[in-house]
Amino acid sequence: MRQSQLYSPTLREVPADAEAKSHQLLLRAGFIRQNVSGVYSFLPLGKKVLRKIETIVREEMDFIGSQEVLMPALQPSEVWEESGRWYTYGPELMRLNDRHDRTFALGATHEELITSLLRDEVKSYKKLPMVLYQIQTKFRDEKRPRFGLLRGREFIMKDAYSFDVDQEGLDRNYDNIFHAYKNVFTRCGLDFRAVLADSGAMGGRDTHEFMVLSEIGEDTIAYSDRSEFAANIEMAPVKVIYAKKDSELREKEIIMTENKRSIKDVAEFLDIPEQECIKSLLWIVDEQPVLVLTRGDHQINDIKLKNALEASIVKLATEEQTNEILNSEIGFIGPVNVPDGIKVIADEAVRSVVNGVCGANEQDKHFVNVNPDRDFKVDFYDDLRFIKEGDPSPDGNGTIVFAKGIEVGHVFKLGTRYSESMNAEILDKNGKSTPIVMGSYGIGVSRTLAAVVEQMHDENGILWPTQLSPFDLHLICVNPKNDSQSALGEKLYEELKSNRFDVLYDDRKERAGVKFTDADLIGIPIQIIVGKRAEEGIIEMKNRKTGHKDEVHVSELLASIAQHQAESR
Ligand code: 9G3
Repeated sequence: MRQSQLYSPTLREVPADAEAKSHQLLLRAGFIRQNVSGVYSFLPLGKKVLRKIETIVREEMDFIGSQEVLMPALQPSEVWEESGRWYTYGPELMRLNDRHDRTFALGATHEELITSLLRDEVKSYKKLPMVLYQIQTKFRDEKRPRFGLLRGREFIMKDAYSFDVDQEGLDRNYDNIFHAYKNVFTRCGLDFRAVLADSGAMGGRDTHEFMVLSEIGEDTIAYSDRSEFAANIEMAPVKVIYAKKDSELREKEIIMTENKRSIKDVAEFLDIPEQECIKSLLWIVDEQPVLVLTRGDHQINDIKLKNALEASIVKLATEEQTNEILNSEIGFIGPVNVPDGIKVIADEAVRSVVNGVCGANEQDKHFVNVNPDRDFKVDFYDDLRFIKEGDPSPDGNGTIVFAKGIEVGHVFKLGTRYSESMNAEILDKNGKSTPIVMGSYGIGVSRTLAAVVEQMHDENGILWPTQLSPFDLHLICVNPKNDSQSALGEKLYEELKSNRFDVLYDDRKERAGVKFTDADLIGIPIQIIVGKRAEEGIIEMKNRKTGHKDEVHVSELLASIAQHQAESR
């Protein structure tokens, strides 16, 4: 492709509202252009990379026997009404009416659509297991689209759905797809972790997210510095054996703690470590008040709290609610003498508190020397706290480290959540009708493209790995007005194309500096520079990633390219 004809307007300056590096670089290098907030066009360079990522996804999904389909983005509201999600999703689900005033959703995902497609035709276990997938545009009206392709309102997703007769079949499909995802992200050259995640509104049990490590990531993952263990901070399990001090239990006393509301203030006032304090917070769980206790230095994890209580809505009680229910201010509430009817639950760490401190449920007063079970009852203990850096890894191997991650993949075991609500049943081998067991699996394809740029760039531009680069080679004629340079440039362009290389040939009548800046910005891994020594048949090969340059005689060119390509994978 001649660069003089390529539609890829590069920008010198960084667009003001582009904060993420990938957003800046993809705009400046002419890979994408924004139409409106959260909605982008892929220009030729961007489209070429997108296609390469899609090809890797297709190869891995096809390899495990999935079948590619293409479902509509225009989805009748009926199927969403059947699953109930028409009512549970808010403005994020884009809705529209057709000319007959029928209501539709623009597909945010396709669980409903594919279940409605299957339930009429697939009636026997003999047709299962089956995995269908598509690569298709999704619409989600994000409140705050940001970071370019990382959080758009229209984006490209590979979404797959597995169909089995039972849980065992689902487990098998889940594992197959899980490994296919590992292959996809490995082949994209990404540094990623498969992390245990919370299934949130999707229901079902196991779920994993595939996280690309990056400071710009919106998720925090906790992973072991010595094993494969990794989990989304939201649900990372805590497995700590708390040492219980064997000092004798002292007599409980009430003390004045004027205006000492926070754990920090109380600990400082009493000159004790925060971990000897018991933090008490009142939560409203499905309309019921629950007093939740943690050790003073720990934080309650509301996702774990919700799961432990099998609740649908958990909210921190407001100041007024706390005052009304416990007739005490938030800073002075505690588990001793709690009014009947209020459940008291505690994180495991509280069990090991000896002679601790807690609010006295009286203004400006705390109890000291309180001991769980002796001085207050706990309905049940559970793992309710956020994991912390430095905690032992739950698998007993290594220590927990935090990192920010970009979620590029998410796999769910749905079970019969959709097949039950939508009557997708099959006859099992005993002729008994049973709901199909499903899984759903997503890769954010356009988000993955941006994640690659987040992890692979330098101060001059993008560093595409060979397998994803928009072109194999960037051939640059430094001065097209110079006959020997333009003659050699044209010759090499033809020769390289006839050797099946995909070449971007910079034949523009631009200053050399502009050409080199643009080449580094676009980020094709190998630059072949036809310059001053063209008449001697000598060109320069530049490795974009290392900046390393070699002078090569054109007779050595093909061998040298092969060697460079191996290095840039
Ligand atoms: C919606 C809207 C936003 C959504 C969803 C539905 C996320 C929704 C979760 C999933 C689950 C899996 C198949 C591919 C893998 C992920 N945001 N999710 O269901 F209506 Cl507006 O999409 N779907």
